Amino acid sequence: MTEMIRRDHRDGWWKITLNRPEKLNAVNEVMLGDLLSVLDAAAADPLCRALLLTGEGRGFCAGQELGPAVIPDEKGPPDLAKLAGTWHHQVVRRIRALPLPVVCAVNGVAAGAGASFALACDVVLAARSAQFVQAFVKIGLVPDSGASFFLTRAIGEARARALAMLGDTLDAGRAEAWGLIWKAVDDAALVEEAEKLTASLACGPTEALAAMKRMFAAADQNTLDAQLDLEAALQGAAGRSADYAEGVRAFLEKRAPNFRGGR
Ligand code: LHQ
Repeated sequence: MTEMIRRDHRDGWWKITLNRPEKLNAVNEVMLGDLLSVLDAAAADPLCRALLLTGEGRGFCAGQELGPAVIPDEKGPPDLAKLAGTWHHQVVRRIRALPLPVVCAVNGVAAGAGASFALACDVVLAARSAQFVQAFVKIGLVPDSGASFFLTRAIGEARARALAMLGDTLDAGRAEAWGLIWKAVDDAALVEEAEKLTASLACGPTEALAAMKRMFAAADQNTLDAQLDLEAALQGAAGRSADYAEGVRAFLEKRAPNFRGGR
């Protein structure tokens, strides 16, 4: 494991920091491999019940490193489909499939695949000074890492198409107003607010939160009938969990629940 991905263990949750500030945390294969390893380790550790993803320095993530792996040379053009499929898209798949909530604290610019990594997370906070840039068009590429999926669903096709085609910068305030992210917060408050939020999710009913991820993943493709069936099945499972028994008991006893997660 290199130092380009930092992992800090907290009480019931981990903080993952993209740590290549001199390049605004632009990612390369080594860094993405490390990130995938950390995500896998989190999935395998029952004591990890939530994740916080953020970036070191003044950027969150400037997308793919525009370096040797992607620069056409005398051997011809790079295989970007392979690169994206092997690394960037696995990160997005992994974040979405993790059976625990993932919070993103967008501390600065999120460009290209970097914006997609943020949008793949479950709850996205951004510093008011942060910006989202669909930078792909500026170098002759198309959105990837789920950008066309996330943008279309979150903010509608008109805005998604314009952002992708123009490459305009979207500030955090407007991203919040458009429903692309959960909240824009004052720069100085970002870390504390994101850590508090992640800690509170880590004390939540982890199995139910994981089931919600499955539910929302299916909501787009399902008919209402199919979604009702899925909700009933997942509610059935939630109703059999220890956290449900504890939640109801705590309500009746007029105290805060002590969810154990049960992963
Ligand atoms: C960087 C980068 C960077 C290297 C800043 N690479 N050095 C593509 C291909 C294949 C497979 C899968 O997926 C993808 C998806 C993608 O992500 S494509 C999009 C790639 N990213 C970009 O095109 C963004 C490029 N960066 C920028 O446009 C700007 O840096 C932004 C708008 C992010 C920030 O601008 P500024 O705040 O003005 O900062 P800066 O440009 O001065 O950057 C600071 C340093 O970071 C600078 O280095 P230097 O040594 O001059 O101080 C940049 O060269 C470096 N940097 N992004 N992606």
